[in-house]
Amino acid sequence: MTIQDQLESTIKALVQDGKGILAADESSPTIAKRFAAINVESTEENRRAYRSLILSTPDLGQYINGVILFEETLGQRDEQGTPLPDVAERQGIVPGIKVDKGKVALANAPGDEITRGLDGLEARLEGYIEQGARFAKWRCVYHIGGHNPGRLAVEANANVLASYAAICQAQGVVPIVEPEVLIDGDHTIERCADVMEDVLHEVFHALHRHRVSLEHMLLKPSMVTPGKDHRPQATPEQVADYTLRIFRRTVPAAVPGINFLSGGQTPEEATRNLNAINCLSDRPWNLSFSYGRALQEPALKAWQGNPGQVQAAQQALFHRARMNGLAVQGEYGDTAEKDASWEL
Ligand code: 5MM
Repeated sequence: MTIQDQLESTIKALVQDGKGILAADESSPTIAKRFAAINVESTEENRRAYRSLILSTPDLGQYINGVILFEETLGQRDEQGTPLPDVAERQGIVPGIKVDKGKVALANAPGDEITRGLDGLEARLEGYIEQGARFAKWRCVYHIGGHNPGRLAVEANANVLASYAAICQAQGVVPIVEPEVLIDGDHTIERCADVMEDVLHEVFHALHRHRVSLEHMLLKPSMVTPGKDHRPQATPEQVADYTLRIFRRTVPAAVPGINFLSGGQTPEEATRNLNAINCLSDRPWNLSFSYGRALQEPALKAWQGNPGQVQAAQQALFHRARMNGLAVQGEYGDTAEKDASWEL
């Protein structure tokens, strides 16, 4: 297969109506935090057992078409000795890999951060491809508050996102470009909309400069919402209106899919907002999800590190995947949320 064929077949697999991407790429400090909340120690074995549970959830492939993994997970195996990326593939779920190396303070830009990891990325990608990864993800974050994010942060992060995306495509790996405007703070939804518009304009300018093929990438942004401490919070219809207004202004129709992150929204809130977005007209892209917390939180709570609770955890994950699959089609509601007839 040529590089072009590889990119096309991966995009086709990742953009399917009624399906979305599971973000299970928590780095070591983040998964330790998630486990601490359920009193589970973050050992390599516990991480393996948990991620094996997730990927072997029966029929998960009905609603999930891709999974973003952390480097460690790519090399782990399930109880039968099958590599975890193969466990995903068997369910029709494309394995992907987080390739950024986390964020650090951006020099001379107080309060802003930049994501690192470009050095040696070409060589790392070769290894990840051998282990089964077909797409990649890189996250940049933008803080809202005072003068943040400043111009330097908006430009510098756009450049790293575009460099990363170009490097991935050169190796046949579909890049997911993730600019996350953080929900922390008490800012208004209008302020979030202004920042998101600046950020997306800059990201797409940079992608153009770096000659990234828009047809062979996915965007993973936050939704346009007020800060989590702002009162009142927005209705799903307001979130949908603001989000689509900004995205229509900034995201070319050539991008095949936008997979939102949940960014600290509760699981049901993230589903309701996605549903409202998909109830609006004039959507030139497939609008789906790439949730981490909003898909996994109920599963983690059900599991508690207890092998006897594996099925309950899988049930909880399957339920959220199914609800979000409905939201992608604008068909989610209270009746579906309470319907237990599909139990595993
Ligand atoms: C799953 O969390 C991902 C990794 O985060 P760290 O590198 O900080 O450990 C994160 O990039 C995630 O993919 C996105 O933030 C979306 O997840 P949420 O939970 O916001 O939907």
